[in-house]
Amino acid sequence: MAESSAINRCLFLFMLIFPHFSTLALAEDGLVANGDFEARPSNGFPSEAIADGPTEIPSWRTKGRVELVSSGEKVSGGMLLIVPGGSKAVRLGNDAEISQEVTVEKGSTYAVTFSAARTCAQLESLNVSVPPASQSVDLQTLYNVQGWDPYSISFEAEEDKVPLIFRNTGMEDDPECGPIIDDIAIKKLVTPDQPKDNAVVNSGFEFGPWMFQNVSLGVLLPTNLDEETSPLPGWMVESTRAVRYIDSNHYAVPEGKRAVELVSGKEGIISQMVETKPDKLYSLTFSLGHAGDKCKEPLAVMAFAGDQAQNFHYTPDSNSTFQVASVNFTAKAERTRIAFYSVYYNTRTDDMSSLCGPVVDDVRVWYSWASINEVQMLLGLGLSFWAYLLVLV
Ligand SMILES: [Ca+2]
Repeated sequence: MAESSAINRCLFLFMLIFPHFSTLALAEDGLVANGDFEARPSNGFPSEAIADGPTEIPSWRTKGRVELVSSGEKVSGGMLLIVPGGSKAVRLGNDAEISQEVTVEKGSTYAVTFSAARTCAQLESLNVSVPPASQSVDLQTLYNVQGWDPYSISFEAEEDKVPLIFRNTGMEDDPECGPIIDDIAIKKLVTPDQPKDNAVVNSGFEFGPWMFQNVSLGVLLPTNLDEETSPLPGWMVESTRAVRYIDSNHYAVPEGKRAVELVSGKEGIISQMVETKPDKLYSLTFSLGHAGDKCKEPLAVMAFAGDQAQNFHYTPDSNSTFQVASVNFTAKAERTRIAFYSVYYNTRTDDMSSLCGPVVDDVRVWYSWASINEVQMLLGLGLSFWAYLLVLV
């Protein structure tokens, strides 16, 4: 610790003395350069341009039909374009892409957060890649009534400078269709230390992707089957749909500042393989809550631990937004899968269409009380033995 702060101080002094070197600095957590597309192109925004011509987008390279769009703008069909943040965003036409190079730390894992909206009712998807990593994000499901959502994907940096590429792989008949993207941020992920009394990594979901303070929609985490490279360290998002990463600024979170809301029914599963000792009895405990987002009850989760599966209904309580649930299981192997999904497909009571669901937080796997009782019993036996000796003496 002391060593690393000394190094930091040296780096800081170094940057003070040689300010031009700071341009080589690693990408900081937060918005990438012109990640919100609000920077003015040298030839002006297209809405104010006199002459037609390719739009230059500061800090980005473009390929194909990439347009800067403004909030309030309409397409030919009269449909209002959705701009997720601020007043500008980009729309990617068929096969179009935008990219920029980001400076990262080779070998580290990063999460990329971005907001996306679809423009047409047809199937739209977006490919986000940092070669060789590449992930397609399906924009077909509308998770909320505002028509856009923040998403996060992750990658492991194989070089110190990597291209971050957003590409519309779709082939729509209407050239005015195509996903709109905005608010692109990056965050270096840290794998949390493993506590001694809990086998679950990132048990409270406090380590995760970048979240914008002013965005109240949480961040959707699409399918990610690779536990080594997950925007939510330690966890995988299984099956076809996303789960929502939520923050305590905008939602009721049982513990700390972050939690997960299971918004996709049985199609959005979070899981983790935890280290266990075969034949030992364990307890899986977790907080089951209501996000405070007007989600229509009943809320329930199915919790899996090894070969056990149990469903828990959230019981509204005026004193608390969550309750603690537990499942006992006997480990069969060195690693045991724990997983959660929402039993119901819930929507909000106010708009009847935004997806929502039960909140899961503070997940713990520990030796069950039964084994702890054994320990206590042994301790008790030991104590009475010494007491007996004392009496004898
Ligand atoms: Ca938490």
